[in-house]
Formats: sequence, C-alpha cells, structure tokens
Amino acid sequence: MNRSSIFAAGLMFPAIVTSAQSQPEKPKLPANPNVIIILADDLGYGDLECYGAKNVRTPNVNRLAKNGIQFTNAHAAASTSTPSRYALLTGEYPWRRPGTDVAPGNAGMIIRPERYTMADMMKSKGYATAAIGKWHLGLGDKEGQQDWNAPLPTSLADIGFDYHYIMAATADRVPCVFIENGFVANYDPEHPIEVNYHHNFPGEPTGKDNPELLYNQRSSHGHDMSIVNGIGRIGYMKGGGKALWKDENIADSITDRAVRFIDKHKDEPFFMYFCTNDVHVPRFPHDRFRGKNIMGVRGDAIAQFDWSVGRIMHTLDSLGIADNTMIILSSDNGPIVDDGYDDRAEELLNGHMPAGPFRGNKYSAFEGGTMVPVIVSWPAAMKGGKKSNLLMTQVDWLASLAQLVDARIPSGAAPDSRSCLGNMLGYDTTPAPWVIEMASNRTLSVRTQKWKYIEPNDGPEMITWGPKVETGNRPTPQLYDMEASLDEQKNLALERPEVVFEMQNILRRAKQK
Ligand code: NG6
Ligand code: CA
Repeated sequence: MNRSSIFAAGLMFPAIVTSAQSQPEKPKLPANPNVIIILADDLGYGDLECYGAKNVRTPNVNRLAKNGIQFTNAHAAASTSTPSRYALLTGEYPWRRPGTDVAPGNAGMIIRPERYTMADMMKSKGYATAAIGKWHLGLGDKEGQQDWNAPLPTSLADIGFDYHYIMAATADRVPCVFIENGFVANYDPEHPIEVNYHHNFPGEPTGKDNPELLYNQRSSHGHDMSIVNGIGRIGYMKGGGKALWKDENIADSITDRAVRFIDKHKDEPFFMYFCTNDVHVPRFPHDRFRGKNIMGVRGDAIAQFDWSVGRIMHTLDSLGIADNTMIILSSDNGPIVDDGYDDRAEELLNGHMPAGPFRGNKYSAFEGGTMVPVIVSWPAAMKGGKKSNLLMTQVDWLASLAQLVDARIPSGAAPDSRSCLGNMLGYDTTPAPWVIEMASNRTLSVRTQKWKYIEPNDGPEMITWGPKVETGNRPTPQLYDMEASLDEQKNLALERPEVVFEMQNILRRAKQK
C-alpha cells in the first residue's frame, strides 16, 4: 500500500461528510456557548491517534473527536507560527501584511492595538477573554525596545484579551519567562531581565562557546545563543532568576492557568485561546510523560499535549459546562521532526508519519506545511463521531465565531474571513470555494476541494539552513489533483493549463482585493 492508501484506509469512519451530500438541517443553536480554541504547536496531521497515528495514544483528543467532527481537509494560513496565528486572530491573510514572518522574542506587537481581532469580537458580545500559552506575535510598541522589568506599554489587553499568561515567542527563543497581563510573571527584582537578538551580554555563556553547559539538550542546528535551563536558545538574555521557566513545567503552568480561567468564568460566557508549547522544540516534557513513548521525547510531547486537552475537558465536565462549550482543536502549522535539537526524534520515528499522507512539512509549500488536524466539538449543538473532508481554513474562524455569537464585524476588519460555521457544526456541506496557503518563504498556494496549485518559485528544493524539509519550490507552476492522490507527486500543470489558469486567477483576484 502506498502512503495515501494506508491513510485513506485509516480514515474510514461511519459518517463522512462530503460536499456531494444534501444539506442537513440547520439546528437551533443554543445561545452564548463558551468557546475554547486549543492550538497545538507543530502538531502534524498524522500525529493524533484519531488521524491514524499508531505509535502514540491520544485518548482525550480521540474523545473530543467522538463528541464532534473531525476535519480532514483543513488548513492553517501559513506553514510557520507567526503568520498562521496572525491570520487566525485577525481574519487577514498574512501575505497581505509585511512583518508577519516568524518573530523574535523581542518583536513589537505585530497585531497593532487598532486592529480588530477575534478577542475584540468575542469581548464585544460580553465574553470574558483569555490568551494562554504560546503567543509569538510580539509585545510592546517596538522591536528590541521593551523594558522587561516594567509593565509593557502595549500587550494583549490592547487587542481584546482580558487575561493573558503567555510565552512571548517560542520555547526556543528568549526571553524564557511567562508574561502575565503584560508583566513578567514571578518577576525577580534581584535578576533584572535584558534581551538582545544581536549581541550577547558580557560574561554570559552561549551554546556556541560553552557547549559543555548544554546539559539538558544539545542543538542540531542553530539554538546556540543564550543557555537557559541547560538548553541553547535563539537570542541573548540575561537575568530572570526565579522567573525563568523550567521547560518540563511549561505544560503544567499553562494548563493550570487555563483551568483557573475556566473555573473563574464558569458562570458567564468565556472565550479562551489556549496555545500549547507542545510539540514545538525544545521537546522537554515533564517526567510524568518522559521515557514512555517509543518515539522518544516527540512522542512524549504528543502525550503531554493530549493530557492538557484532557484536563481542560475534565474541568468543563466537572463544572457541568461541557455541553455548552465549543472546542476547536488544531495546530498552527505542519509537523517537523528535527527542528534544531538533538532529541533523536528522527531516528525514533518507528514508522510514524507526522504529516500523515501529505508531502512536505512545516515550512513547505506542499500540503504537509499547512494541512492541520481540526476537531470541532459542541455537544449541545451537534452530533458527534463524524468526519468531514470539506475544505476549510483557519482564516475563516473569526467570521464563523462572529456568526456564532451574532457579532458585527466592523467594515474593513477581518477582510479574508468568511463564515464556515455551518461546516464546523455539520449543518452545511458547501466547502470554502478556495483557500490560500503560505510557505515559510512566502510562496503562495491555492487549494480548492479538488486542486492544489503552487506558484512558481526559484528557491532551492530543500531547505538549506538546517531542517531536512522539501520546500515545494519549483521554477514552473505545479498543479496536483488532491482527489486522485494526496501525495503531490504528479504535476498536472502541463496537462491541465485551463485549471492552472483558473487557479492563477483566484490568486490574482485575491491579491488585488
Ligand atoms: C526556526 C527555528 C526553529 C523554530 C522555527 C519557528 C532555528 C535553527 N530554527 O528558525 O527551531 O523555532 O524557527 O517555529 O533557529 S514556529 O513554529 O514558531 O514557526
Ligand atoms: Ca509552529
């Protein structure tokens, strides 16, 4: 069996929603459900048991899928974090906006305070709002100008989040501290924090000069600047003291804050944007998970992610609010195995395929870059246990939630977002007409339910700076029939020029908008 047919077989499920079926009836929706977005980091389409993973158990996510609809053709807007999250929260494609590429930990706010966000929208309807976990969209007014020893002048409160407990960027980027409501959590005045992405601070060790200090994890590429917790990072930082995170406790810290937020707001509608650090590098799960999975720390991190999901579900259950809570579970971009640390993830895959049947990975223009797991569950409003192959993009979630809570989006805001609420809840089987995906080098692709078009790009076919990943770059147009095969191997551009033309038109018109 080839890759596609193994996965096609693994995807057999009792009820498959396709665009060919007649429209199910629109249910009467209960008012004001709580909404939780659970966004994993670098979790691949093939990384969950309910999506065919064999080497790792994900019982909590499986249960969520049983309660809801599991989407098999849903896309992040970009194959890296910052642009993908930008699109999800603003409803604007990231390629319209310069400065949305993978951000350093001292980036200024990429979503400017005046911009309308999903959180603003939920807040406008009286929801209590929170962002917890990975942020990666900048803080403060200007790159490199933040004073990390004082409250930040601009942060998530300026874009609609009442409560926020976040990591500024990624676990592999400084500053390695949590920031709670705009100020370093657990701030240690004895150890003032300084951050610089260009120069080290005199006398501070680095992974490059002091590899003997990398006692927790060594780098395979990059990650050779400041050392925190025995792990080399991107960027230089000094100080932090008690405020520095311990990587093994990140999942516990953020999940605790999520549980507390839910508990505090159990009697009013709330919106929580919960972003895990799992399964991004450095993968350094808690001892409870460590050493349990045959795939090593990457498998342990998937199990830890599943645990976080389980704690949130359990909290909702025990407070009696699970029924009227809509959970949307997904990932910010496709998976990657070696992303710069020597954690043996590659040699221990044991046949596991993080991107499932799709070609490419995080960073790619191929589908593996942006095809993500998406599960939507809301027990009070939908029947569970379905799969749906309807084309979907995370860009459309802002307008979908606006429809859900009956919010008016101000004109000009969320320009690319079109409601797909009916798809998400299973009462509308008309898929998105097209979605656009952006690779890490900003190459654009267009997907329709059937076709995938990748615009020509002269760059190298493999990433040259570390990860072993196919970029998807080719100097001529690529066109793949995704209904014939999921693996993007057979380029039909020369055989089907009329389809190429149509896909190019979609892209041209979208760019002109
Ligand atoms: C890359 C990092 C990688 C990861 C990525 C962003 C190196 C060598 N690699 O530059 O480890 O941090 O950026 O990932 O530094 S993302 O999921 O947040 O987009
Ligand atoms: Ca990511």
